[in-house]
Amino acid sequence: MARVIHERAAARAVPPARHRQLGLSDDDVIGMYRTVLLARFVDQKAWSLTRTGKARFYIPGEGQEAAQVGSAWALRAGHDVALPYYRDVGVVLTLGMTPYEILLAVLAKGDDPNSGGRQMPNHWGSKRLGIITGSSPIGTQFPHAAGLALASNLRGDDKVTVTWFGEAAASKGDFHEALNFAGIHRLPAVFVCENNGYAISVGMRKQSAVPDVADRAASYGFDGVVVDGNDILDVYAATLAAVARARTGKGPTLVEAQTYRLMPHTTDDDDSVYRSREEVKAARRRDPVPRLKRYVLDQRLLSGQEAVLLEQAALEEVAEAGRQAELADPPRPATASTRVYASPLRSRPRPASPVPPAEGVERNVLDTVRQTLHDLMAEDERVMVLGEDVGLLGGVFRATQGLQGAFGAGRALDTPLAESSIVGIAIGLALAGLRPVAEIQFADFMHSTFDQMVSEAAKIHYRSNGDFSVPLVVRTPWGGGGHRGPYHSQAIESFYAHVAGLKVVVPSTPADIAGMLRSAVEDPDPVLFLEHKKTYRKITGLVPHGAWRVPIGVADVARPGDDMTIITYGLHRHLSLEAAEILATEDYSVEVIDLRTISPLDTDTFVGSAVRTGRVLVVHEDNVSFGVGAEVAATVAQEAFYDLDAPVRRLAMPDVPAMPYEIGLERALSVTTTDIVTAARALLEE
Ligand SMILES: Cc1ncc(C[n+]2csc(CCOP(=O)(O)OP(=O)(O)O)c2C)c(N)n1
Repeated sequence: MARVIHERAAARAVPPARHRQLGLSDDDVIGMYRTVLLARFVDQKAWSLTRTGKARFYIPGEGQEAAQVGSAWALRAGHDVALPYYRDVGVVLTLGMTPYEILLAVLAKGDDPNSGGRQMPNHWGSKRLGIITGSSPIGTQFPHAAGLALASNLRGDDKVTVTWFGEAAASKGDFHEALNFAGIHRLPAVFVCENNGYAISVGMRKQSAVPDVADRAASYGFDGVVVDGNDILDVYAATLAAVARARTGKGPTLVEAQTYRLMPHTTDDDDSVYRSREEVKAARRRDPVPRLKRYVLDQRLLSGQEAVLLEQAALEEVAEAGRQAELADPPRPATASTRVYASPLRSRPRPASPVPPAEGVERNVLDTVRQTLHDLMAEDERVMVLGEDVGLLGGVFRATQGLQGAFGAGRALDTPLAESSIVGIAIGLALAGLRPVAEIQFADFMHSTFDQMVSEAAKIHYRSNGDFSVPLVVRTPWGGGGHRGPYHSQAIESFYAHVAGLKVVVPSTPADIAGMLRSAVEDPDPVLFLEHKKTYRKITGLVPHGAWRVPIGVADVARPGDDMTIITYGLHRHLSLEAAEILATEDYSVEVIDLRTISPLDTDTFVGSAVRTGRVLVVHEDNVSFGVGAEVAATVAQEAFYDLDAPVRRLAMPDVPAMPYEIGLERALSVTTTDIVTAARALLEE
């Protein structure tokens, strides 16, 4: 009998208050519960909007609310830096995004603060809230997080950068590259994995040979912890500890919250194909929302009646947000092609090409790169260089020699051999307000960075509706003729010139290198800065003293002429000038235009020249097809057709996969001065 009485008393007793041990007040837990409810109701609202045809797509987070709200609760909202992934409605609510703002995104309205209707729903981003704009390609955010956290280390601020992701994202190369870097530099970063058991249909066993994502942290030299992702206080405790470690200089942590996705992958998915209804039903019994409610009631933080009122209020808040969001206007179609660049060159009156002063220092191209970087770093402490071997060695071409000695290892940073992350980290640094100049050792290795360049750097300004911009410079030596074979000779400008949002420049004289490198570093947009290897030591010239600038997007009339126009760039500026000199001995007056900027093209200058001379030869080193020559020829045909005396001709490398190594083979494909003379003469006589 005594035993029975004792048990009844225990049943009535309040269980230990775990939240107080974690430093959370009762109101905090009620706030967590309210946020979890909002997340659930926003999800359900969004789902129903797709089912009634008002919204087109949604990615539900149902089942993951505890993992999301519990982890985000550990941040200093508005101070720390957050990179949520698409499923993270609970994260963004915790950080201050309202249900109304989320539903504006679901309905692709013009006032959607994430993207103004430019991205699919669930692609979060708000500078105001410290939420970095995210994209669809899985895993591209990891190097950004590393860059943002590195910026905190360099500045000595106490921000922590937190990245959320699903377990499948840990299979991506960017995950490895970024966490490796974060471990090396003990960055103030936390990586929160919401392991919901599935990618789309592929389960963990087909995703990873080790059972837990957290196991991977050991290979990056930091801790990985596994927590019950359906227990909000467990998740909070683990993330809080990780954030504290990061904030106090103890480096990164990987927190794996093991949870379950209760809904299909997206509104387009049919999950019955890859998992049984019984499995989902069983998982519903572990649903984190009723579990938190039980805790709130058991702790008597709310009475049953108060809990009902809280739920009703949350439901009504979401319903009202939905009504208001439905009333909001869609984006104006006329704005679809705006905010491509933070500094849109095309819409401005084009500045004149500056005339270099007669005074200056004689330098070759390579020394000019190095000196200009030195000057820019000395003038502005936000400027830094990073890349493989750029520090101690000063780069394989020595373009960054001496910078580490002058400015320290932090601002002339040797990176691991991991190109995608070099660009991705630089994007993160740029998003943090620094002015990174990344070096990719050879242009041929830019291909590994394509996703970061094209999906991220180029699109961040556009996709965030102008909220974020990426003041990034990526320098890389390009071009052939040095007998370096297929993987140290490539011309890559056309790949990137095709991508709006990037600026692509190819200066080839010391004065242009100095002036355009300065303009590129000062530019708010990502600039691909291509330096032709053969110009490095071969081309010398006067570099003006002081802060000399050559604007991006302005071509150079390298030699005026009347009979025909050669439009070219890079090493072929110099070969074309030689050709023009030879043709002058035959009384031909040849104008040579060095584009200097491939994108955006200075069409005014070369179309004006074509109208005047009536004959145009485009000369470049890249393959002939689908390249700059095609773009220039099409523009001239469109704008100057009736002024032409002959068809526009292209002289370029035949379409081979890459330049071969052996000298005879290489020569057979290279465009030489003699080739230019022959092609120009033929055109002049046509
Ligand atoms: C690079 C890339 N590959 C494929 C996809 C298509 N895709 C979108 S989500 C997804 C599954 C991702 O799973 P996980 O990272 O575990 O997150 P979860 O969706 O399960 O929350 C796939 C394959 C994509 N968006 N990006």
